[in-house]
Amino acid sequence: NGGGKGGRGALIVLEGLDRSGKSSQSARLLSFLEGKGCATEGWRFPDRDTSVGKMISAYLANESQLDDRTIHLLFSANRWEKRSLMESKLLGGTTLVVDRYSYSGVAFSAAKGLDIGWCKAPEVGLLAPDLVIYLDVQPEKAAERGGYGGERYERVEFQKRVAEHYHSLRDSTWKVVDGSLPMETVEEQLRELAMNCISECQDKQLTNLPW
Ligand code: FDM
Ligand code: MG
Repeated sequence: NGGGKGGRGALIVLEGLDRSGKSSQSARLLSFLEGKGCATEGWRFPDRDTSVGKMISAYLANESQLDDRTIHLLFSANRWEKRSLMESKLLGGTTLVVDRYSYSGVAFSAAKGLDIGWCKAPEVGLLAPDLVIYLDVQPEKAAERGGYGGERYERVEFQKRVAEHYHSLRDSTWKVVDGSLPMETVEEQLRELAMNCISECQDKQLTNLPW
């Protein structure tokens, strides 16, 4: 948190392909920040606990069929339903470490062939992250990591297209970390990036995604 200085929390997003190590690394980062005495919460999208999230979860498990644009808008709605809570947490000084965000939304839907501008439109007005950490792992390497869980999208050919779209979304808030390095090395890099971000954004205003 602001270390008593009353600053806002940071919005830190982790992005990457399936099996890139996001979930383990966000958990590690979270406990590191907690240990430092930072007010921190770990969030993830999709948030499968809401009613929209349950529809998304059923779709990902292939238990329901939805048209590509419909599921895209549900993923976006799942972020919109958390926006005001997100804002109040950040303004209250809590740092959020978020596993996936709007970049997943655009990269995965665009990989199905949807127009990128169309994919970005419903994200406009959501909060802009202070830092996006992209865990860079070759799609083939990710696939070797103990295999996928059987959900929709967990196919190497599809993940290759997702990776290309992620690449085109990179902007100045992105830091690309080589996710194929040893877990401890990746962890160390994330700690440093996060600590810098938290101290730098205390007095910065929250903004919306520039799309
Ligand atoms: N995913 C995730 C999307 O297609 N759009 C989104 O907006 C988000 C947040 O959902 F394959 C995809 C990415 C992934 C799947 O994510 C489930 P997790 O991180 O495996 O739960
Ligand atoms: Mg997954």
